[in-house]
Amino acid sequence: MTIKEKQASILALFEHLTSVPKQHIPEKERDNRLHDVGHLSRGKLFSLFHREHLEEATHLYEILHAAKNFDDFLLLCKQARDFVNEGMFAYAVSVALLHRDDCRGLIIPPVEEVFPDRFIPVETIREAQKEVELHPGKDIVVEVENTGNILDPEYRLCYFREDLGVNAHHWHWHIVYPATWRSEVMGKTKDRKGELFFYMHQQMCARYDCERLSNHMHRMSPFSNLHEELEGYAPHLTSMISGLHYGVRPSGMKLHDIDVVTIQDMERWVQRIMEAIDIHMVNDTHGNKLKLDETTGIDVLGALVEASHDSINPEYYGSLHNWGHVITARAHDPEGKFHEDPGVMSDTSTSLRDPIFYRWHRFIDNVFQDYKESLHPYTKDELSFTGIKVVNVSVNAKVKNVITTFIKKNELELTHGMDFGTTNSVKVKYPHLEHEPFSFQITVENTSGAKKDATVRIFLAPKFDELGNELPANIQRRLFIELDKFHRELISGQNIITHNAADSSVTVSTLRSFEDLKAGKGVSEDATEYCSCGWPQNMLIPRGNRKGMVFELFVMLTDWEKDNVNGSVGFCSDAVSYCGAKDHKYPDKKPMGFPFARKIKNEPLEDFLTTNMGVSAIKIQFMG
Ligand code: CUO
Repeated sequence: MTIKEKQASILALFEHLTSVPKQHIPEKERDNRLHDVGHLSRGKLFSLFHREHLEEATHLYEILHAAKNFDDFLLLCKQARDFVNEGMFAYAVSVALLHRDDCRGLIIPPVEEVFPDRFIPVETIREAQKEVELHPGKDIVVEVENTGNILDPEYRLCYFREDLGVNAHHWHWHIVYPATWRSEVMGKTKDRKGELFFYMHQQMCARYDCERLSNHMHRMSPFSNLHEELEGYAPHLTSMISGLHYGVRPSGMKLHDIDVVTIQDMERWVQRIMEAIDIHMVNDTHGNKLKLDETTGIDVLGALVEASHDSINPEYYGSLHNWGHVITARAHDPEGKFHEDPGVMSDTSTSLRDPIFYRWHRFIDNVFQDYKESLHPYTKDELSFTGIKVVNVSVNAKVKNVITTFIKKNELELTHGMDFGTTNSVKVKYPHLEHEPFSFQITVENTSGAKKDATVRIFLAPKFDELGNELPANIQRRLFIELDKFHRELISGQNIITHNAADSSVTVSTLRSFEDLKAGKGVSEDATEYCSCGWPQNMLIPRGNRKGMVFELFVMLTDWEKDNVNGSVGFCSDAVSYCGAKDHKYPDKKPMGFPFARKIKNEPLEDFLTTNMGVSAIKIQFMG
């Protein structure tokens, strides 16, 4: 089979997944390997935070991953498509596809086209259906605005929470890093997975707070206890598979025990985790105490807090983060009395829509930060790069050091995910944030007398808080978002480094639509640029404000000879900062978030800087 034929067969598996009728293949005709899947009913919302769902999904992706060859894989997928829960099917096939050697170069169809009902409000979908009925034989385009009402202050952040690319990124991230990944079965190790869980989610929270400040809102208040009253949220999403809406959470509700986990369990886990952080020791399942060391401590903690299969002791430390998603998603019907669907927090492709997501993850991040703050602050020695001086840092855009942002419209095709009974196109036109093209320019002096290889690290953070006061360095450090990281050779003497923001190591470079994939675009065995995981380019920088919001652009050069991980450049290494390099080691030996992932004692930030760092104030101006 050619790669294009393979891609076409994959597309067929995902097409119209919301309307596949249950086939009831008699069990005796099913492949025996699939005898233990099909437990989660069709139409139920699949949650990859829910232990039982995840166990079944893992069983399925491991079977699919182990299929003898591509034909065998396809046969199993086709059978599973007819009786396995739809959401679980898409997840398991995606995980297997991404990791099978004979699927190299194949692209997972975009989740926003496979399940448009997870991205587009139900009223817009209904409007599209009516338009199709009214205008048979015509292409349809309906417009959608962000969900909610200006009476709710959180409405201002809809463009971020509902961004298609941001949500798709999160879905892909959890496919690249399944919580239940067993390297011993899958034959591939996920390097520093626990640490990346910490870092990627820390960055999403930092980005969210940058947006809040851009919108003249206070930074979020994290969860402080599990008994507080919660803010309300209404997703306006309806599953096209079951016809049930995603749960609405009226304001003032509280978290409750559910059948599989209690609030008390969660509190006990928090206590045990905090105790481990206090003494820098974790208890393993054999009663041994293992030291949390500076290099791997955060990785151990990440796995334990998520919790993933790599948790050192899941019985004792529980699964704080995952159950938090589930319990929050079920706040409106904790006992399942009303057979309501859970809320958006239960799924990785929808959870970012709910403001509570960020408060939950900031709470989780505070746990990690307690550990990070207990480590010694970086010494000048650890920060320096002898002979290298950053002389100037700037941004090249239409106006130097000013980047403009604006709202742009784009279109999403609905007919691959849903069957409208028409061969015409049915599209939704949606707004999203965009920024003008820009590049970084850094002037560096290399006085070492020799050629040097440097890792260039670029971060951005707001300079002022919500009241207009300068942010203290140790607070600002948690708001620094990574914009780029790349290798550069420095000649002796002066170097002017320019790097296009479109080539950022944070963002995914090309997004392929269903139509592109049908036409075979981007499908190639030696495609190296695309793995679907990566922050969307349109959201690389925060929105800023109309006046022009002041941000600090921070650049640091470190010794690439020390940072470099041998043989780390590989397939799917487009957006390595948040997604890593598939099947390879994370291509940077420094702790993720370096140099901001430790306490900063110096005040102001300028006192923290060694000569290999530079900071410039830039403005981001939102043009509306
Ligand atoms: Cu990605 Cu909580 O892990 O959302």
